[in-house]
Amino acid sequence: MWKNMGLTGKIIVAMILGILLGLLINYLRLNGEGSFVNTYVTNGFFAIVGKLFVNSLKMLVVPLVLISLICGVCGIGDIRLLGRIGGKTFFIYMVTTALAITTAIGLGSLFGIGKGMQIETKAVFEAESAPPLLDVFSNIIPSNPISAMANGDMLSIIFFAMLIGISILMVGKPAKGLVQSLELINEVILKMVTIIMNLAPYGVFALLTKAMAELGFDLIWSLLGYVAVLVGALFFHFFVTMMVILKLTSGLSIRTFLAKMREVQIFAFSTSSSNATIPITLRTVTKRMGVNNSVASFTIPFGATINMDGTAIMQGTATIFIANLYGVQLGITGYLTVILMSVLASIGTAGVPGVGLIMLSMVFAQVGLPVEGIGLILGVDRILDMLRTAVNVGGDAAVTVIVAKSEGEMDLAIYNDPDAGAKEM
Ligand code: DAS
Repeated sequence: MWKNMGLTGKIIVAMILGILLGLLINYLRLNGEGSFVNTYVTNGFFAIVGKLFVNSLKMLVVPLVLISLICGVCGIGDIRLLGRIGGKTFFIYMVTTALAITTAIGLGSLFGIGKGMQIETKAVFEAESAPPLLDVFSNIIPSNPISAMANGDMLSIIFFAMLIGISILMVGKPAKGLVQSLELINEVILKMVTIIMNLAPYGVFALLTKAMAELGFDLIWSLLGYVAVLVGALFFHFFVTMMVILKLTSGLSIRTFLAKMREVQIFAFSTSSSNATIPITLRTVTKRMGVNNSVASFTIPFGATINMDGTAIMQGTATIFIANLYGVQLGITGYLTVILMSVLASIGTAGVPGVGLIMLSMVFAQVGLPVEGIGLILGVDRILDMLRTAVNVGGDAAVTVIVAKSEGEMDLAIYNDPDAGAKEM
């Protein structure tokens, strides 16, 4: 039976078993200081399994960001597109992502998710202080890209990756073979993500058992609070923030946009992959909304690579949740670093299932949070990934329409025709 289950099903089963076993250990008080269970089970075997799984997530961050970003920039195809349209698209993508994270942090702080049940950081993790925000910016241009990768300095890695991508675009046709090789390497790394994600049920079982043994039933309430705030932030960002921006900047009908995006977002929800949805998103914004393909063929793949509002919302919400759970005071600088790191992490997140969680380990590391905390939310992450991918894709399409309208690169008659292109979907 286990063999025939999908990964999502296995993670859910592992989550339930981990919660039940952890609750049993907690209820029977088997987890007391110095007890056999505490020493050899929860802080022994399960802690080791959990740490190995978390390390495997962190292992992929640097190669994933470097290669997927280089390929994402090369995917633009024509260096000229990086001009005005590219600049406008990138700017709006970044602004909407920052608004998304701010919404997440605001709601997370307002509802105090994770507060009130401090996990003993000494037992699990010594909170390091987050690097000063200015230090993060001062490293945007790495003096040594290799040491930046060794240290996981994401801003430097992102800068270096985009510089490589732009340089390859400038080389043009002679670099075709190189681009194909990089795309192959990207495929290999994404296969590594698949392998690691297949280990997720075991990591979830170990980390949740340990956490439930320590925290008991309170953790479930806390997790429900995390899920509720995250879902609320996703809905608010897409249906309020993004739709208000669409209306104010383009004057286009929100109802029409949402009606025409339905199939795309259902596909994104069911695949949990922005990349897999690119063909559907492209066809929708061109055939059903009238955006010229010259714009959409740049903004949609570019967005699937660097614009992930839903992922950024998850990363902002998860950071608040874990900081509260472990009693780590972030402070204003810490929050600003979270906003910056979540924007960067969403740029570096490839549009495939589960990668947002891998990038979360980078956000936690940069703001001095226990990366083991990922294990607490991993169990619910697969389902939330579906929802946030639909928001990611919705944001890509909305910004595409905004940019195309502002550039006079769209046929409004198609946009306003409810049946335009519907048969081709
Ligand atoms: N599933 C990713 C996507 O395709 C997002 C994520 O993992 O957060 O957009």
